[in-house]
Amino acid sequence: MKIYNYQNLSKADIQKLISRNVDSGNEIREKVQQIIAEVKTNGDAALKNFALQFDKVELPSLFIEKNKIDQLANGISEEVKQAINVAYSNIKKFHESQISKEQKLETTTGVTCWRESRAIERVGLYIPGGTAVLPSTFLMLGIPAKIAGCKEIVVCSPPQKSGEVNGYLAYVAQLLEIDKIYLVGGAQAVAAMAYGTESIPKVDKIFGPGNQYVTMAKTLVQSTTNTAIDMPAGPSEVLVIADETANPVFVAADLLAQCEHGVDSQAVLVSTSKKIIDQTLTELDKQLEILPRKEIAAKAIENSYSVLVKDLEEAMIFSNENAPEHLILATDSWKTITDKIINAGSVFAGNLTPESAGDYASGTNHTLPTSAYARSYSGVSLDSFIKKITFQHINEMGIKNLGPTIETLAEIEGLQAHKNAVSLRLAEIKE
Ligand code: HSO
Ligand code: ZN
Repeated sequence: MKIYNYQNLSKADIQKLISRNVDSGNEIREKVQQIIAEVKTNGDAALKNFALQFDKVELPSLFIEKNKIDQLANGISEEVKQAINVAYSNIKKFHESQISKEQKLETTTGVTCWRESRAIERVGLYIPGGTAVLPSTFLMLGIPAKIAGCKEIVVCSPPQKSGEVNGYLAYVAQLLEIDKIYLVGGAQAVAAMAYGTESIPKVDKIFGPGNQYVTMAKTLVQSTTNTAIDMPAGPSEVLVIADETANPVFVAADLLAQCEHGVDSQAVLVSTSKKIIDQTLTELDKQLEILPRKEIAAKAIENSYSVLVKDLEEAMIFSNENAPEHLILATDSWKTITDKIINAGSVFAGNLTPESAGDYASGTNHTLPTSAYARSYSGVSLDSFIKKITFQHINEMGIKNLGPTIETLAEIEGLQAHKNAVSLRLAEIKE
């Protein structure tokens, strides 16, 4: 892993270091466009063909239902069920705490404005099933969708060779009281949820991470249909800020936890101590050797680097520029820097707080903005499944008070009908 000294980096060097995933992706775009067109024209038949082609499985039906889900869920161990239950309960608690009701406000006497939340009616959840099946992602998307009260929750996940989903996903479906899982993966799943097929309902918003094909499909359907997406998602990433109080063994483990996600993942170590960087890198090699996903992680390490900084303040400047999806503060003095965080998806504060906690079970959501989108996007939360509608009510006093202001503004914009909508009411009140 390369080590840079912040002092020696020019502005251009920093820009180069922090830029990631700027792949023009034209090849992927073309393939995905073809898949979308195919799903649009041939619906279910196209989905079954893609299952044969990509998942190597012949599907008699594109979905499994409650009896099958129950049977698959029964096959998993009590220990795993308990762990999923704890995660479920914490994620539910944290997302329920996001329910908020806003106060009505009288902006001018007689003019009352307020906002009310309504759930997005139909949402589509994409649960990846590639090199790793992620029941945790099902929890992260399904729980807020349920709390929000979305009427229809469409779940797509690629079929396994058996033509089913794994028991862990089935168990999560049970907890969420979701009775149907569509056996569709990749870009074709996104296309199906955006356009609808004979079996799969069209949804209003699509959620979930995925490979470059899934991400490209989300980006494309968002501009060609009225289906929204949660966020543009890229490969997972972490930035660790470590000072001399950090534990190199923990830091190395955190970096590797990120790197094992995929060959295109990235881990960045920013430290005030050269000694900590050296010890971490030695530790990294040691821990990597015995990882089952060692090859994937080793590739991701090639995209990763360390930066030596003079103090935590400088570390924060670099981190804010980088805008990482996950930011780990491996320092006992984390409280002194949280105020300085401007761009980050989710923050893990203190030496005993691994990112894995947020990935699985502490309660926060793990669907987060990558590729520096943390500059402008938040991670998935209850809000992602909700729209906020504004309301207003104006009484006689209100229209008398505010009417002349509206009339003047309509006048300067040359919009007579707008002015009339007020003037006619004022005239009626006077009579
Ligand atoms: N770190 C991933 C989430 C995840 N990790 C799922 C393990 N399972 C993106 O935040
Ligand atoms: Zn993870």
